[in-house]
Amino acid sequence: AALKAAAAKSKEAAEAGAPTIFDKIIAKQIPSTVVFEDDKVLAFRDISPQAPVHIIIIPKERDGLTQLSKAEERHTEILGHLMVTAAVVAKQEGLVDGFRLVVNDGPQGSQSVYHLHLHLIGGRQMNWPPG
Ligand code: D5M
Repeated sequence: AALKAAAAKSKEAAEAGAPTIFDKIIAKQIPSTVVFEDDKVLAFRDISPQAPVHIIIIPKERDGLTQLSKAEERHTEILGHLMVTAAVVAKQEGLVDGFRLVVNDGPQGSQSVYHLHLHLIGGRQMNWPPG
């Protein structure tokens, strides 16, 4: 319940334009292990990995994309670029037998950071259905 309340609060703050923890990572104000970076996107290791490889891929400009359900026509290019980045990073990480890409959206999707991100997860057998 405490976690849910914290997530609801951070959702409201991000929607009002406040920086999230990911903005601090982009600004290098807090440390992260970056595995890929270009002018538009940043990929870094998840602090709480759910598999041998667990990487978070984010747009550097949030541009209203606190979560995927806010996506509009203007986001088409960055969303495509994030997906292509996932493929590039998966290759770089040696995930030749496959991987999983996850986007958690909103409370029921278990989203905790309201800056759109892809989870690239791999290095072990994934199960279906997910939890
Ligand atoms: O997942 C948000 C993810 O972000 C979650 O897997 C932990 C990760 N996270 C949170 N803070 C950090 C820092 N400081 N470094 C690296 N990774 C972090 P969600 O999809 O919102 O539930």
